[in-house]
Amino acid sequence: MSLPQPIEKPEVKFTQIFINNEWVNSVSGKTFPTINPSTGEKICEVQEADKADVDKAVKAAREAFKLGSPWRRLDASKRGVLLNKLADLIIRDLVYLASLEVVDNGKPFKNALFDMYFGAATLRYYAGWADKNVGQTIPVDGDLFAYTRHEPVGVCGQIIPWNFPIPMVCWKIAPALACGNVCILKPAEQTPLTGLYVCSLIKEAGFPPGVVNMVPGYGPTAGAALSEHMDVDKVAFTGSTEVGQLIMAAAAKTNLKGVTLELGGKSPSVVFADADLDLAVEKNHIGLFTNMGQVCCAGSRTFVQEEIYDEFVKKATERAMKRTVGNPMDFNTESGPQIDEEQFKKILELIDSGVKEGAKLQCGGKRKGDKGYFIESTVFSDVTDNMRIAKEEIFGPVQQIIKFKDMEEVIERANDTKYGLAAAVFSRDLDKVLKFSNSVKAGTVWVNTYNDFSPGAPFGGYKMSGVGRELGSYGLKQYTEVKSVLINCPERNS
Ligand code: TXE
Repeated sequence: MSLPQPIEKPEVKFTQIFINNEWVNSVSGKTFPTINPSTGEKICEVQEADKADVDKAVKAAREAFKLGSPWRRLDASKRGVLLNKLADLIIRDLVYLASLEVVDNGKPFKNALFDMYFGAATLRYYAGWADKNVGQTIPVDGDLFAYTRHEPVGVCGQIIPWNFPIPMVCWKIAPALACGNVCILKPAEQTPLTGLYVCSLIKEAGFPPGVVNMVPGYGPTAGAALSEHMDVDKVAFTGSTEVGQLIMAAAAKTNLKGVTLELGGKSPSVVFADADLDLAVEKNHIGLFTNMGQVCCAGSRTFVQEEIYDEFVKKATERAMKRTVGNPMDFNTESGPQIDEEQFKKILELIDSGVKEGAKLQCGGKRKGDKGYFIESTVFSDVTDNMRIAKEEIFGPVQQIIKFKDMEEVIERANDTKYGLAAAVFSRDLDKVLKFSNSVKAGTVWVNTYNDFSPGAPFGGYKMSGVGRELGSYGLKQYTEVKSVLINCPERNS
């Protein structure tokens, strides 16, 4: 089979706000630029949604959710059919979508293709759930017939980041739509283009008007308008912990809308001396450098047992130096640029702090080239727990390798963080694996692997890494209201 070739200059087809299955300009007339991170140049202007546009989207969504509406009257199984159809359309337009993502986000084409497949797989997974989110009949005391209905929550505001634009769209809308909700999605201002194109596919698939709406724009304006809105029933957010706190506060101060949050991390990956060393080196490399380190669950604290520490550092450095960083349209490229100038500067500043605080720079550390936001694959050894690079989320291609002695110590140090999104353990000893995975405070634990995902496996954080879980059957709970119905019946028998 020949590999799909990217489209070098994909045409941008949709740049407007999507409300009621129609494309509209912003009420204010304002637009904002979206930038190609490989060059730092503008791709195009996009209509900039603000509060007035969010109000319009909420009205449309509310109308679509009215009792008796086509969406509310649709059979649950048919919601599944629509989700499957949308997945089919994403796969039909796979190469175009992946190419557009390369331009807007900078991720390598190969990874962009993966994003589309993973997004489609998530839609298909929840398509299957659409008619299986069942309630209960309950044998309560007395002459009563009692049952529960699993009802949709209503109008869901969904705010997503720029690191995985299409998987994030799908993680948000698939469970919401499977349960019968309606959505208003705000894509990240850095990467609005593929999400907007997917809106055209939502219309083509046959979702009724107003069921999915998209409001491209900035966080403090369009995003805040969603999280503060009195007529939005729920808000789901993926992004930084700081903004997650703002969103929860906004929900609390307005209408106590339900909140799910998937936030930052500083995930520990622990390599015991008995581990398969080459496997551990490779998986930890992938666990950190995938998507240019811009992954919420990146293994950004690599704890290595002292007996194998030097050998691990040597091999991890060799691997990082081999990593291809460059043109993301090239099929062999492993890393493209960072998303924008702000992230690029933040990462370089943190690298600088690592050097100043005494970590040993094994490789990388600098900008790569003189155009776009490329950074060399960077490895630090001799990192200690109190350094900023061991505490703060870097969100870049910077690996911290930290030495440890034994199990008890590493459990304590791994858990000594405000985050709790993911963790990994590398060992051939089942007792060690179980002890560590049961003791670490993290929503996902990988064993002898890293960054493996499945739409069926729930994902989310302990502590300040989040609230609630996405994916799997657990993900349905975030989009379901449970209603108890108790009916007086003349003579109830067993
Ligand atoms: O995130 P923001 P940024 C982390 C990572 C990164 C840092 C900053 O450490 O370096 O966050 O990235 C919207 N009300 N993660 O600035 O600001 C915003 O428009 C409502 C981890 O990009 O949190 C975008 O759509 N919404 C992460 C989304 O929030 C607001 C992924 C994320 O942006 C808002 C990205 C507001 N007041 C960054 N302010 C992960 N968990 O995967 C912003 N937004």
